[in-house]
Amino acid sequence: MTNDLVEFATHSDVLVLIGTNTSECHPIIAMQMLRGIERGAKMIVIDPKKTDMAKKADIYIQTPVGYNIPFLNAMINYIIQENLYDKNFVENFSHGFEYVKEAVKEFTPKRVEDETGISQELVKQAARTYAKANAAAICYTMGMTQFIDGTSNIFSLSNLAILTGNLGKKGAGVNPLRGQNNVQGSCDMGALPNVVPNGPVTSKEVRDHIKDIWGYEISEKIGYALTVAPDKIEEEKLKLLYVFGENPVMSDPWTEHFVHAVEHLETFIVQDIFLTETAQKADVVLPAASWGEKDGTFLNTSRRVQLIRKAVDAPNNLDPDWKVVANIAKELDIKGFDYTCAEDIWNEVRKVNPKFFGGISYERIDKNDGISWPCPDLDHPGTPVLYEGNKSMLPDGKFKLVPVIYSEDKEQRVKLEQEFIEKTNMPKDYPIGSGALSEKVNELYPCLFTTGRKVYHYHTGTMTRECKPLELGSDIMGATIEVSEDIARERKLDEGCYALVENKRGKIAAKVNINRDLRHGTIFTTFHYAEADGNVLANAEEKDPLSGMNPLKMTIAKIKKISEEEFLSVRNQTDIQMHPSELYRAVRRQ
Ligand SMILES: Nc1nc2c(c(=O)[nH]1)N[C@H]1C(S)=C(S)[C@@H](COP(=O)(O)OP(=O)(O)OC[C@H]3O[C@@H](n4cnc5c(=O)[nH]c(N)nc54)[C@H](O)[C@@H]3O)O[C@H]1N2
Ligand SMILES: Nc1nc2c(c(=O)[nH]1)N[C@H]1C(S)=C(S)[C@@H](COP(=O)(O)OP(=O)(O)OC[C@H]3O[C@@H](n4cnc5c(=O)[nH]c(N)nc54)[C@H](O)[C@@H]3O)O[C@H]1N2
Ligand SMILES: [Mo]
Repeated sequence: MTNDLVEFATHSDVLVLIGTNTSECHPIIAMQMLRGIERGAKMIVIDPKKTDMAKKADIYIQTPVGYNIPFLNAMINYIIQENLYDKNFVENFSHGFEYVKEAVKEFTPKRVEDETGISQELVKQAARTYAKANAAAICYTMGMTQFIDGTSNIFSLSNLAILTGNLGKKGAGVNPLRGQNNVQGSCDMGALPNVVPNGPVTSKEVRDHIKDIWGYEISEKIGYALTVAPDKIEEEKLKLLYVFGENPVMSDPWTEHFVHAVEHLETFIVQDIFLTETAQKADVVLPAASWGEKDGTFLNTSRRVQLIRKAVDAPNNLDPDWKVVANIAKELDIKGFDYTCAEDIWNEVRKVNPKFFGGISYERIDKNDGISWPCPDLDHPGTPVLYEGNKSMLPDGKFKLVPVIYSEDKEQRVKLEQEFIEKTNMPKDYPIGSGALSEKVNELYPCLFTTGRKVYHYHTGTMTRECKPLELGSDIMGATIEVSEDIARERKLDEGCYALVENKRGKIAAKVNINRDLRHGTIFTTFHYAEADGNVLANAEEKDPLSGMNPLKMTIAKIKKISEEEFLSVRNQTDIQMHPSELYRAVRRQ
C-alpha cells in the first residue's frame, strides 16, 4: 500500500473500494474505513456483488464481472473533459498525460450506460466525488487483479491517482489490501520469480551486491511463475516442485490439470503445518511450526515490519520453516545457512536491502510497534506514506501515466497496442496496457462464473475447517453455489435445491443459495471446500501478459437443477474430498 491503513479512519475524505469485499475479507480494515465514514468521509463501491460495504456506500456501481477498463477509462475521460484533474501535479510531477488522454477518448459515461445499463449520471457522480476530494484513497484487491488484464486495471487506478494528485499525502494513495499476514513480506524477501530482496535479478548491480553478501553468483534468468508450473512440468522442464505454505491442489485453477501435472514430477516436496490435499500427493512431507510457535517478522499490508514471538512450543519440537530450509541446505553442503535464530536472518536482510530495511532493527520494531519501509538508517522514522514531496521511486522522480486501450477481441491486444504506440509516437520503452475479456458467455455456457471468499473460511479451509465453531456453527450452510435472481428464475432453481455447474474443465455440485446481491447472469462460489471447489472450473489456460495471473474471477459455465441422487453421485466422483481429520493432523504428531 502507498499509505497506512489507519489513515482511512483519520484522513481520507473519499474511499474508493473497487474489487474488494472488504468487510468479509479485511474486517479490521473495513472497521477503519467505517470510522472514516463516521468522521464524514464518502465511500464509493464498484463491484458486481452488492457487498456489505456497498450497502453502506454513498455511491454504489454494479459493474459486470470483467468490465473494468471501459469503466475506469470512462471515469478518467470525464475527469479530463470536465477539467477536474490536478494540472499542477500532472504538469510538474508526471509524464504521459497526452497518451492517456488519447487512450480514453472513446470511453464515455454514456458508453458505459449503453454497454451495461449503469446510469451515466452515477459514473459522472463517482468521477466528480473522487476528483474533488482533498485526499481520496483507492483500495482494491482480487476483483481487480485476477483477470488477463489485471495489471492494466492497476495502471488505470494509478492513472486516476496521478491525475488527481492523490499521492504523497495522508489519506490518499493506491492501496492493494494484501491478503495474507506476510504476503507483503514474502514479496519483499524475493519470493517471486523475478526478484531478490534488493531488486530484479536482471540487474547487474543487484546481482553484484548479492554476491558480496552471499558469496555466490545468482542467475540472471527470471524463473517460472506458479501459473506456468503445470505446463512446464508436462513439458519436462520442471522436475522438482517444493510447495511451501500453499495448498495448490485446491487453490490453483483447473484442478484436473494441476493434479495431472504433479503426478509427472520426479520429486514433489510439501512443507506445511497440516497434511493438506496437496501434501497427500507429495513424495516428501516436511512438517513445520506454525505462527504461534516461532519467532520472526511479518510485514503487514501497510509495509510495516512487525515482530512475532513464540507463544507456545510446537508439538514434538518441530522446527520453524527457516530451520527446515537451513537443514536441507546444510545436507546439500550449501554455505551461508548458519543462522542461530530468526533475528540473524533479519539482520542479513537489512544488509541485502539497506535502503528499505537498514534502520529496522529488532530493538526498534519492538519499541515502535513496527516500522514501515523504506527506513534506511537507525535515525529514520520509517515511511507510512510513500512519495512525499510528490516524488516517485523512478530514476527521474516523476510518475508515469500509462495509456490503457481496450480490445473487443483478446487476440488483437498486441496489435492494437502496437498501432497505438505508432499513432502517438510513444517512446518504445514507455509502458502501455490493454484490456480484454478472457471468455465471453455463449449459448452453451450462458452464465458468468466467478469465485472468491466468504467471511467464515480462509482459502482452502486447511486452517479454518478444523475449527468446529466455524465449520459447524456460523458456516453451517457449507459449500453452496450462489446464483443471481434471474438465473434462479430462468433455471427454476429454488433456495436449497441441488445444482450442477459445469464447463469444459469440470463440474461441481452443491446446494443453491439465491444471492440477490449478485449482478444478473452471475454464479459465484468459493475455493474453501474440497467437495465443491470453484477451481475445478476456473481458467488456467489464459494469463495476464505482465504478471502471469490467471483470470480466477471469470470464466463461463452452465447450471442445472439436479436430484439428491445425482448430487450424491457427482460428490462420489470427486477425487479430492474434505480431508479426514485424524490423518490430516498426523503431520504434527510425528
Ligand atoms: N474470510 C477471509 N478473508 C480473507 C481471505 C479468505 O480466504 N477468507 N483471503 C485473504 C486473501 S489472500 C486475499 S487475496 C483477500 C481477497 O480479498 P477480496 O479480493 O476482497 O476477496 P474476493 O472474494 O476474492 O473478491 C473480491 C471482490 O471482487 C469482486 N469482483 C469480481 N469481479 C470484479 C470485477 O470485474 N470488477 C470489480 N470491481 N469487482 C469484481 C467480487 O464481487 C468481490 O466482492 O482476502 C483475504 N482475506
Ligand atoms: N478460484 C480462485 N482461486 C484462487 C483465488 C480466488 O480468488 N479464486 N485466490 C488466490 C489467492 S489471492 C490466494 S492468496 C491463494 C491462496 O491459496 P493457498 O495459499 O494455497 O491457500 P491456503 O489455504 O491459505 O494455504 C496455505 C497453506 O499454508 C499452510 N501454513 C500455514 N502456516 C504455515 C507455516 O507457518 N508454515 C508452513 N510451512 N505452512 C503453513 C496452511 O496449513 C495451508 O495449507 O488462492 C488463490 N486461488
Ligand atoms: Mo491472496
